[in-house]
Amino acid sequence: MQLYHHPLSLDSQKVRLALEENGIDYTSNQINPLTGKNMDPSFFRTNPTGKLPVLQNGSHIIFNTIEIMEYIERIAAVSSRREEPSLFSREVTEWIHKIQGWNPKYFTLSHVPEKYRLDVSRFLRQVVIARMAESPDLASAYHLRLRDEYDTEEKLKDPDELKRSEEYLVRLLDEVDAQLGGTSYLAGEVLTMADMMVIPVLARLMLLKLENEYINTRPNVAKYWNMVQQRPSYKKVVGRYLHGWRKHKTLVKTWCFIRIRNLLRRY
Ligand SMILES: N[C@@H](CCC(=O)N[C@@H](CS)C(=O)NCC(=O)O)C(=O)O
Repeated sequence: MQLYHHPLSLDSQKVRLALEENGIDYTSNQINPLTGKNMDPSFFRTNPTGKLPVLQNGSHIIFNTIEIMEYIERIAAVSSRREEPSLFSREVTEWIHKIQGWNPKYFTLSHVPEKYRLDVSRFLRQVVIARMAESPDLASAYHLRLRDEYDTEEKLKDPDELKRSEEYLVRLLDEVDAQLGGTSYLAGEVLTMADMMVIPVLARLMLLKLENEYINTRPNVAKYWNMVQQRPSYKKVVGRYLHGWRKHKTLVKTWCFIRIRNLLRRY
């Protein structure tokens, strides 16, 4: 099984936590969307949205995060010979959809200094244009990506868009806090896919250095966050990219790559 992902992509983290927690082997293929590697025709042909993560098992390719989580759950049920390989409970399903309903893109980008954001966005537009010229048969899919890049820039100028995203996040965290007041994990007393969905959201707030505002103000979320950070799956998939040299290496390498390519106009 092949997984195309990036350590700092939130949806990739959800899927990798699920794979690790269920002890499922996979081949890891890292693709950095900030350097436009997800626009390479070989990847684009598999997944014309260019988004991560993508799970490929033989000829079976899935690029919707919830569908990947369901697929992993089914594999885990079969390999542990569970009596009834029924999918998620109602609570788990509700949490999964609620959490996936938060698009982290605008919130994250609005916390990145404009200087970096504009350079990355300009670079990515140039990459799409260059790939389109190389592979004209994919032109319509690349056009959609280009429009997506412009839309993102427009939406970032719209305070209402950002307000909606922040309000959704606040509501979600309040609900998570209320739930964790009564149970150890998000959907009860055992760790489920609902937890694997929410942990990367908390990690994103850490990455953006917003934990005091969003996590520490909610005592049950703060306690839960301390607990889940001790899990080996978290340390392997998220933790080691969030603290220390690995985080800086990933971000600095990405930034240097973009600066140099922009300077040389090589896309
Ligand atoms: N199709 C995915 C979307 C996943 C998604 O938005 N992935 C982000 C990273 S978390 C991405 O690939 N961004 C890079 C890009 O848009 O170029 C889903 O709905 O589950």
